[in-house]
Amino acid sequence: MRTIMHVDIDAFYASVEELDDPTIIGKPVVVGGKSDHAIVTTANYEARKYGIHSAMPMFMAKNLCDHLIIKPMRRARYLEKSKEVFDVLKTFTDKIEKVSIDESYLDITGLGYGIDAPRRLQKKVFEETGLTVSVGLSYNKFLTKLASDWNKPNGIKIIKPEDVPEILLPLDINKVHGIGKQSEKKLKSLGINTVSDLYELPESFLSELFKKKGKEIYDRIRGIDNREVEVGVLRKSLGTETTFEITSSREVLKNHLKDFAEEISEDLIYKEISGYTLTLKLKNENFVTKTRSKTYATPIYESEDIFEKGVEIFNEVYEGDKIRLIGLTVSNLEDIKIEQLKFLT
Ligand code: TTP
Ligand code: MG
Repeated sequence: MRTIMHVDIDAFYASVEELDDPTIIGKPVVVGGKSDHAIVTTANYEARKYGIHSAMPMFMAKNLCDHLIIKPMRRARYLEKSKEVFDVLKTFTDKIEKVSIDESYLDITGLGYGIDAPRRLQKKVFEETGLTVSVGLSYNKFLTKLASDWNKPNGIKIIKPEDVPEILLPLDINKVHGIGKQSEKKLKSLGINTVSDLYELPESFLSELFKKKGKEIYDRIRGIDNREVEVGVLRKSLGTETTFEITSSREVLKNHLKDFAEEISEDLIYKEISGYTLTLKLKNENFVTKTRSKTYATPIYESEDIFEKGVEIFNEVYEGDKIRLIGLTVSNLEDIKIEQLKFLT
């Protein structure tokens, strides 16, 4: 039996803003751009009372709360605070899997912390960084993640094996890690809304519906999840591409690159990784695909930088033909280093 904790920082970017500007504490705060097409990256718990949440368009958030405080993103600062939190977590165990800028799994099996570990961890993180975290403790990753989300903010939840059926059965199926938006829709159209409904289905049915993921889902709702806490696993590449109306307009194509660069940069920073190699992909009207990569001496992750380098490659390879697909990918990934942060705003 393992002991795993899942730690997630509360309203992370907004909490950092509160920490650095105490005059906004207790007021509704969101982080994001000021323009109307900007989106909310996160809202503090005060703002959430107005129904404001991540990924909501900023104009909508402003409509919901007229005295909303909008703070611009300060990515370097969030990465810095994230590393501070991570440093505290490391004093508990070496076996840490960092999932994103504000989320980690800790395997503390056999280290003798006992049931008090979440409270001790919360206290130490707060003392060292001024931030609050929510902590879930259980015997597998699925249950610990569910637990950390249970009593947010500053929450603690422990799920023991004997609690499992009682806790899981009433949950909406969208709480089951592995059931995405599409699957949720499919299941709900079949009248399967809760884990309890899901429980009635035989494994063969789930496997047919979800292929390989079916068995995982079948196991998870029964409290089985053997995934290890994986230290330092990195994905190989991160990128995006899109198909569109055929065009040979350089402006249109560069605009796609600008959007991609922003999207990729957000994602890289969220995962705290950067990459040495940038690859551009173009597919023309005759379905001929051209890709060109460049590798740089220092890793990239900042939106402007990715955009400029992407355009440079584009200018070298694009021959004016009609294009139906364009893609941009960053690969050769590694963790963002603290020394690089000065380049970020
Ligand atoms: P979350 O942990 O999803 O959100 P949160 O920490 O703000 O709030 P909660 O208390 O519910 O945990 O994400 C962590 C940070 O990542 C968040 O503060 C902002 C950033 N983020 C984005 O930039 N874009 C996104 O779409 C999401 C979901 C988060
Ligand atoms: Mg969080």
